[in-house]
Amino acid sequence: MKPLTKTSFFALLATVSITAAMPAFAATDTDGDGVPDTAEPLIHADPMNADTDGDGMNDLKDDNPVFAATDPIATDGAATPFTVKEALVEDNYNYAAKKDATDHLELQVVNTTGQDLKNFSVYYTITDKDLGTKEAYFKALDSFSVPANGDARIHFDDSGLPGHFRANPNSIYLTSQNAKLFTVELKAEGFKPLTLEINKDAGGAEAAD
Ligand SMILES: [Ca+2]
Ligand SMILES: [Ca+2]
Ligand SMILES: [Ca+2]
Ligand SMILES: [Ca+2]
Repeated sequence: MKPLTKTSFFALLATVSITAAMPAFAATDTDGDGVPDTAEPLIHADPMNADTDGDGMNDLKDDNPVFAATDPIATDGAATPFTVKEALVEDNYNYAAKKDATDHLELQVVNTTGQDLKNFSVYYTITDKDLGTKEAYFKALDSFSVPANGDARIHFDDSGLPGHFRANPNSIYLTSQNAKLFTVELKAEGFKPLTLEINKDAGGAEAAD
């Protein structure tokens, strides 16, 4: 093999350094918000959601991408037409598969009227009880409905099933073991919202609880 001349060695070195630098320029940005997938966890944002907190500002431009500072839910309207029978943030159970489910926010909504309910939206906050760190999310639950005099469950997880909505995988809910306080404001369009609080004990993974 012909030994490298000094020029070709530097040419080779330049090629190697450009190749090494390439991933930074070509970083994957799945949700197209300008924040590379690898950087999303560093700001506690969701790599699959361009506007993690739902405040209308995308994750790159948002000063706090996991805090929707303004609660857009209107408090006026007719009497609340539903109750929340069960509100869970841990010890979830998958009734269909008859097994424990990963911890997630889950609400069982009972329709107390004779008409189907739809056009739901939710604003919820998560506060770390030890550090005081707080996140706030707004989400329109367009595909969710509750049949007349019946009930339905809202899940915030990643299963993609009906009634299941995406939750931020890099939220303090999942990344911190500290105890948390959840506040949830749930509204069906045209009606007064229902507000509730849910406490989560310290502990993370299901097995460690
Ligand atoms: Ca992104
Ligand atoms: Ca994002
Ligand atoms: Ca945002
Ligand atoms: Ca924000």
